[in-house]
Amino acid sequence: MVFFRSVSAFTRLRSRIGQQSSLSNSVRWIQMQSSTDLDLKSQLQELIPEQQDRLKKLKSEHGKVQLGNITVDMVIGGMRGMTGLLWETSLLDPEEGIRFRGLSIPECQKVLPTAQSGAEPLPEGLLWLLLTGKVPSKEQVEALSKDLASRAAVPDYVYNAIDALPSTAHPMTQFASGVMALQVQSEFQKAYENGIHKSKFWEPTYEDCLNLIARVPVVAAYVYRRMYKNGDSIPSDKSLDYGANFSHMLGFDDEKMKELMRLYITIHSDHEGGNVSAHTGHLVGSALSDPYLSFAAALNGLAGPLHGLANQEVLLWIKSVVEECGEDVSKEKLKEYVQKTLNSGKVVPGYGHGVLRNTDPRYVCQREFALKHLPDDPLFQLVSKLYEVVPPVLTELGKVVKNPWPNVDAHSGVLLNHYGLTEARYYTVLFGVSRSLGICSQLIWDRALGLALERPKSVTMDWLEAHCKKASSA
Ligand code: NMX
Ligand code: MLT
Repeated sequence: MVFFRSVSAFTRLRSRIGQQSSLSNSVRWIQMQSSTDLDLKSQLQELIPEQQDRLKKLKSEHGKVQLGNITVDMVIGGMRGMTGLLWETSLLDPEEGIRFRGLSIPECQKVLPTAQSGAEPLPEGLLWLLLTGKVPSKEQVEALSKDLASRAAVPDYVYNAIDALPSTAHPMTQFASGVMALQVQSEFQKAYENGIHKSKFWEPTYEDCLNLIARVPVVAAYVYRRMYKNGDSIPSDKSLDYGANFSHMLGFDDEKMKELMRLYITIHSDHEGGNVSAHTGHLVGSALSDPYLSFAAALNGLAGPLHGLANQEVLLWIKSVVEECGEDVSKEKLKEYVQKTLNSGKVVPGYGHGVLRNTDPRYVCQREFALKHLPDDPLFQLVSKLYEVVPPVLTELGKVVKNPWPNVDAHSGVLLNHYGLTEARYYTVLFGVSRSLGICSQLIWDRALGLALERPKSVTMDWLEAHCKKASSA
């Protein structure tokens, strides 16, 4: 019964996405790039004064408009539902999921340039969209791809910093340490020390961000090869696009894996500003810490099991199901396993979400990828079975009432595993590489718009009790 609800929710979600695409396409196409300028930085140079004026007007004309009431529940409950951040690159709707600069995932798949032989969006195109709000042409994407390739050199001391750690250290620890070592080359830090005027902050931030986005796949691939392939690194291939080159440096040259990597990087890039990694990047950046410092901090948040590490947890959990119950497990047995997980005080990884109230469209598009390319994969079939079994069990539990549906992490592992990237502990690094696109795009706009130091008010339990007492007697 509940499964049918889940299927109909799934169908509703699909048809809603379909309807919205056709309804709003005409509007969105107007948004599309008309300039032939191939240089992303000069595009931003044009856009920034407009957006600065827009924000100034918003502040002076509507600065005192209220956005809602803050309740005690929100203060205690991780600020859920409290609007408190400006984040330009994407917006999350609880029912419909993410839109990157107004475009849903299916719309991005439709309008963003693809590789010559591919069907999935090129991450460079998504980056252009996140930064400018405009859909780039193929030529603009190619120019950005070349620009990133030309920025990708990583100094030896970065590898040495990683090598100082035991090779058994968690891949996220090695990756974040590598990103911290990249900070030595920060243009922003240098410019700040040289007394740069605040109106120019965005320019060295732009250089740092593009350099960082270009270099993180190299560092990430180094960590992978160090840990799992005897340190046998594969040099980058500058003729390949961003996603394909990352896959190549990891050691996967199958065209389908390259397509998966393009899709993976595109959909994990941004999820508005309140998630732990994005919020951390923005918070640290608000102190004018440079993009490397900000992004390394964000990665440390991503490494938590309730956030990005859930992708590791999902595959390990699925493998534990197979070990205990076999690949062709019945739904009854699967239900028992889910209940056993919950009874032992653990969460079912890959299910639930802080904001979403429906199946994550990032799950949906990965499912579509699997149906197209690997329909017979036994772990994909297990993931499909879990989609039938888990939501009703979580709902029956009574407390996961807001969202028992799968999130992005419920699906990504089985796709990677299919193409041979089987090392689950590494998965969050892939999420981190992708998230650099979203966090860095917003960091550039943070500096361009002169967004403020983040400093919300905190209170004590004494303060809350006194406040509530006063409120109830008033
Ligand atoms: N399995 C078991 N219990 C759950 C789950 C789950 N998948 N999801 C929520 N709950 C529990 C939650 O722990 C809370 O329990 P308690 O009152 O004892 O603290 C209760 O249900 C209510 O939680 P919600 O308010 O619905 O969800 P919340 O916003 O607190 O949590 C997550 C959101 C994502 C942290 C939670 O759903 C979860 O732990 N999911 C599993 C981990 C996961 O997949 N994380 C990845 C999220 C996506 N990402 O990439 O970041
Ligand atoms: C994300 O992609 O950041 C996660 O889905 C978590 C979130 O949005 O809260």
